[in-house]
Amino acid sequence: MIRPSEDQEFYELLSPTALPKASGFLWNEKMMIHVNCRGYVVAQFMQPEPAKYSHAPNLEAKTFMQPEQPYYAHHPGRFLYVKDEESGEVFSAPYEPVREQADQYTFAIGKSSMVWRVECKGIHVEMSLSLPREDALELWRVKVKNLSGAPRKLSIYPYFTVGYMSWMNQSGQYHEDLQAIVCTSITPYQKYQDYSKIKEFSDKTFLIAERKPAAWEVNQEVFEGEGGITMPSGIRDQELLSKGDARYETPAAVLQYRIELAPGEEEAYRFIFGPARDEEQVAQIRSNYLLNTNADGEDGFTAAEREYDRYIREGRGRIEIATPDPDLDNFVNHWLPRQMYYHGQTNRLTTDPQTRNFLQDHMGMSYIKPQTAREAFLIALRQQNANGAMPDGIILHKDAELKYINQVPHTDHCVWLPICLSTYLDETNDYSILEEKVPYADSEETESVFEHINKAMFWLMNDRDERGLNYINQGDWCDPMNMVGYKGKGVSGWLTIATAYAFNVWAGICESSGHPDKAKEFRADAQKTNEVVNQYLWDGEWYARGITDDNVKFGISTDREGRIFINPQGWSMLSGAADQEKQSKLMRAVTEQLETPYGVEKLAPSFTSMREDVGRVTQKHPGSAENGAVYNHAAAFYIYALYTVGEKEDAYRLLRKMIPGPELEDIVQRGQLPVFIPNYYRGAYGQFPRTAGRSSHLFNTGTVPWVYRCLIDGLFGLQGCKEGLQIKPQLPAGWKEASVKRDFRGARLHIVMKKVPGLDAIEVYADDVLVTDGILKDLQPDNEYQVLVNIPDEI
Ligand code: CEZ
Repeated sequence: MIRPSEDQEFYELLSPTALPKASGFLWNEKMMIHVNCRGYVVAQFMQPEPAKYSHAPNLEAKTFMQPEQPYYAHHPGRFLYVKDEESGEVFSAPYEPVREQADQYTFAIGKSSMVWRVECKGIHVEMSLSLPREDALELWRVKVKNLSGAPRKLSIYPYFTVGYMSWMNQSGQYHEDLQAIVCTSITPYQKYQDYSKIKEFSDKTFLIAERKPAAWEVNQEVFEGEGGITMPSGIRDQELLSKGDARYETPAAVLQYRIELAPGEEEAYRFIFGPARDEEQVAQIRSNYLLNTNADGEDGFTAAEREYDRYIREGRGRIEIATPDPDLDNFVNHWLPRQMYYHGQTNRLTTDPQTRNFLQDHMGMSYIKPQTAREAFLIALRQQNANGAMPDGIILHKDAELKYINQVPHTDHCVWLPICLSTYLDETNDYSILEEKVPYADSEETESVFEHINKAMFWLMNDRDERGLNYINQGDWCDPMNMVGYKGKGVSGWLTIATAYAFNVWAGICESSGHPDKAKEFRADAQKTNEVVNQYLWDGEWYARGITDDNVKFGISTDREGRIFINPQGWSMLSGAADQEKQSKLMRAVTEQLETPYGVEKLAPSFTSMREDVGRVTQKHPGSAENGAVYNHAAAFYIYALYTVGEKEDAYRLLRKMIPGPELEDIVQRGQLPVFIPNYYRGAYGQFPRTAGRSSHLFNTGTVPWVYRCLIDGLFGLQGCKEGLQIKPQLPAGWKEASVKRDFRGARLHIVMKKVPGLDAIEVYADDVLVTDGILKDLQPDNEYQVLVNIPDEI
């Protein structure tokens, strides 16, 4: 039912009903499109804020991308109705809106295209979607082939939803001269001050057809008539669509082609769908993509598809693996870097990414486009205050402002600076970034990146109570934990632990960059912090999550709900707060109370009612999002921590649980294909087993760079360091062998890892020469190396 294509370029699903929400996504420099197997689509483009050109059928709230989006009959989508003119039978591709069971069905998610192949009633339909690199628009190809032994007379109707564009002004009509439907709207607004922005918007939605249609309909209600969306009257009752328009009526973009196909005959069509400012721009797009050809005789459409594919391929990862687990290989080699690249390239389609997201997304970009990551770190530091505090969001556009969650003060942003930078340094060895001079948001003075980060660390050191615990204010990593400390007293256990870790990481960077005194200072403070953590937060078997404004410890054994939270456990292994004994205890607690078949939950038991001294996290549905889902970002921290302390078996078991499959039952329960890691799988396994495991389908998540680090620093142990590449694999017990191609600072390493019985310690050979400390040094760019790693079979 699911499989990677032979060349591994696509992941295929062979049923539209088995995983009805299975989805994939494409993006370019201006837009993102999320498509599901049944033809439903959510697309957004930037102007500069995210906007839509294919809307819901009713007034939609503007919000950030949401998990578990519901789909419904009139959900925006791209469909093709097919009518047999002789029998009157109708079906639709890919599946919605008619929902006729096809004889054959394939949804193929590619890296730079999506393809649906549907065979129904002797007709084969192929629909494919790609994007250009720069423009916000969709490039569609549709092919219709007669597979039956007899000639067929058909009408086909590409149907692109436009939806409820605006309560101020919406309309639409077919333009003969453009061979396009153009729908017009005015983005609703009320303040005259907004007019100057609104007037620049691409408020039109167009559907350009390469081939002249026989008829069209632009009026949604007229098209559907009494037949409704599943059997529109325009199709059922009319030979030809009415060529109607929409006048302050909900528009739709429907075209009709009438074709006669001999047995085996095929017709091909191309369409372009997207937003535009005016008709002139639509004309321009038409001539660029469909009318003009380049020197090779290739038109803009085909050239754009090719260029887009090249752009996506630029997002290659740094490892290519071959392990005993082909599904892991497929995911790591093909899909994981793509998801990281998406984050680094688009900043999740926000103009004000949350600071911690921005930094972590560029931690991931350090593996893909380190130059982009470097610039991102500098952009962030330019928005730091001179007192060291980092803002809640990073402004990326001159017209952007801090929105949504960025208006709520969080206290953790500084922590991410050294952590994310350390990956960049490991990968590139570009310590020159520390010497870059950058200003502050509130001061003309410029200082080095090194000083900026020192200040961030001192800010964390000072934002503490008399016990030495870090204030939480209205949130830390956990956005909705907004009422622990809003009165100014509550503290975050996790943040205090994370601060100790950040100090240690920063101390390491200080050592490597010739600042031993600073290193000492931060190491000492990390140790002091860890002591404070153990004094106030250790609960006997695990660490507490925090202490409220009213001095109530929570995330402890006496709590009925939210007894244990994952974050303090993992991070205490990273920070060094947990000694061996504490580590064994907390790992046991995590396994017993948080581990499920789908990964580790963020907290358990999930809250079932509001806890007013913790906040709105407790009001989310139990097992969803931060209220006890398998929140993959948090799970990835924990797995990374396990690798850091050498707990490779637990680490691998949990890492594998992040990827759907390979068992069919698991894939069906998650409802998602292994082409991205979602921000969560439903948790509350003990409370609501029916829904546990279900994917959020939200591919925006800080998880992915951490998973990549788990692979590079942990599982395969191929982490960069000041001197070169440190080789220290932690293969799980079940693996006898693995090989990795590692691109590192311009060199390419072909690494074979083998378990060898009777060895005492890992042995590393580079081009047959033993490397005693396991660190490959003096690797030259553009050179290839053969590396053999012998691993004692017992470990
Ligand atoms: O947003 C993420 C944030 O982008 O939640 C993480 C946080 O660390 C990330 O920075 C954990 O809280 O406000 C809410 O309730 C939302 O649920 C957000 O917390 C959440 C969204 O799911 C992201 O799309």
